[in-house]
Amino acid sequence: MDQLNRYREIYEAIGYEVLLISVLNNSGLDTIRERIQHKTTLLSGHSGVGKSSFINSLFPDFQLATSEVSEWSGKGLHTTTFAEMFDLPGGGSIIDTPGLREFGLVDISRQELSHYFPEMLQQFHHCRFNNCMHINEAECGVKAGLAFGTVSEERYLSYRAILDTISDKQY
Ligand SMILES: Nc1nc2c(ncn2[C@@H]2O[C@H](COP(=O)(O)OP(=O)(O)OP(=O)(O)O)[C@@H](O)[C@H]2O)c(=O)[nH]1
Ligand SMILES: [Mg+2]
Ligand SMILES: [Zn+2]
Repeated sequence: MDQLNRYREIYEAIGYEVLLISVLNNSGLDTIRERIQHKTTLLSGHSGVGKSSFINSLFPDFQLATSEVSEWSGKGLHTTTFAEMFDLPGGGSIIDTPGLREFGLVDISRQELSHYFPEMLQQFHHCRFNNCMHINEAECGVKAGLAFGTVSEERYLSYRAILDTISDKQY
């Protein structure tokens, strides 16, 4: 299975809608144009993922600046430098933002982190300890979910990686 479909599978299994779109191949765009009508939408993601290109596909006249991803680093060049909101022709609006440099958490404790992973939250009642961190405790529901496949390995590794960025001292 290619990587995109793997991500699609992981996120659909835990209740998110996933739309695969390509501005370059003009695929999937009609569905997303329909989905954002009459709503306020914010585009977020790393530099170079194609946020401004997507807005250009909605409004060819805008000609927002876009640039090729750097061949040297494989990363975007931070082309969009400030957030800007545009009104959609049929109603609603869309906000272009500069690429994220870093993703940080505010006010989330180590103990609380797993509550933000819906598929882990569902497993808590199987944890023996109510302060379980789901690392190497006995009878851990999240670990059981991991073995059973309801918690994906990718998401569990993200959980552990994010947990490592929250210091004990903070809370
Ligand atoms: N293959 C492919 N390339 C795309 C697609 N959308 C955009 N690109 C290319 O990706 C590069 C970066 O696109 P931008 O629209 O500048 O990316 P951005 O997310 O706005 O980047 P920042 O403004 O730096 O945050 C450009 O060379 C686009 O042509 C797509 O759907 N498929
Ligand atoms: Mg941009
Ligand atoms: Zn646990």
